[in-house]
Amino acid sequence: MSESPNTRCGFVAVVGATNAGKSTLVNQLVGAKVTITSRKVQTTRRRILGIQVVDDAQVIFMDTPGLFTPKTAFEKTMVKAAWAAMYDTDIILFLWDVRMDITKADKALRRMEGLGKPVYLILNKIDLVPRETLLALAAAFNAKFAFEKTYMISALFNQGVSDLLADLASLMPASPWHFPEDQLSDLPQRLLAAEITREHLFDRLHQELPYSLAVETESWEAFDNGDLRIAQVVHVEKQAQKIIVVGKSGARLKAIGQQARVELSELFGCKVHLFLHVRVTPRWREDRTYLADLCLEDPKDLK
Ligand SMILES: Nc1nc2c(ncn2[C@@H]2O[C@H](COP(=O)(O)OP(=O)(O)OP(=O)(O)O)[C@@H](O)[C@H]2O)c(=O)[nH]1
Ligand SMILES: [Mg+2]
Repeated sequence: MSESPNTRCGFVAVVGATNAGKSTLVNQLVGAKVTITSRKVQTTRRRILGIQVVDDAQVIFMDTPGLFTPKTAFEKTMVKAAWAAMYDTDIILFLWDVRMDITKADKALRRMEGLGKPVYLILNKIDLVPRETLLALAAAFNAKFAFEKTYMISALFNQGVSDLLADLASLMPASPWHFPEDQLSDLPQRLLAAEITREHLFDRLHQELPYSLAVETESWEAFDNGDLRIAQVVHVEKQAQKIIVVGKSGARLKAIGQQARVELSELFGCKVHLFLHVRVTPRWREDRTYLADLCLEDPKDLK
């Protein structure tokens, strides 16, 4: 941590509808994979910090779950985490997929008005629509809400991201840094490893199944030769789901495990031995104690 009085540091919450590209943007801003992404909705389940240093400024990005109307206890903790990040931040980036109907933003914009924080409109996925559409969209949004500034970017293709980062870094208030210079995220390695496996499960499974599963790292062992042995449980809610995840003669789980293992080996820079098993944990999404065990609910909120 820096003690220098010349340093600056602050928080930037990245919020918006689910699938807008928030996690893709946070990874680009940090320059490393700190949070998982997918083409499916509701991928991010908790607040994850991604940290970047620009000269004397440490910028702490908060990736958040998407804003949607929650039903289950689990969905409520997700949306609550997104709003909590907005209360805790210096700047809010409101990310918008330019293909979406603008009226869908109304509820969130109304609620953000009461926060009294600077909100930046980030129109994302500009690679997918013509420029005229973007200008009209920017005008319509700015007629609805007093955005501090509007940016047009493509998080996936890294367009406009470096300008955004430079602008945000210049706005950070004078403060000691909150994290060591080389720290990229607040996610402990065992949680990151579980997220990587979940990303591959999301990629391979369809319809409702991804939402019925959670991944937990049960054991983590580093050997003298540098290899890592990681054992993880994939929780599902029903026996029928377990059968699908495992696949014929275990083929699907094996393929997913192989992909995750390759990525984990690259990430941790060593040989990884990954062991996955699937367990039926009925109603884990409704059990708040269980959500706390999975680090998806803050234990102090349980009282
Ligand atoms: N074409 C295009 N696709 C993008 C862009 N940014 C993100 N995506 C894609 O949009 C999908 C969702 O991206 P995520 O980063 O997971 O979105 P998110 O907002 O974090 O979603 P949740 O965590 O589910 O709320 C992925 O398939 C991304 O590859 C972009 O600029 N252009
Ligand atoms: Mg996300």
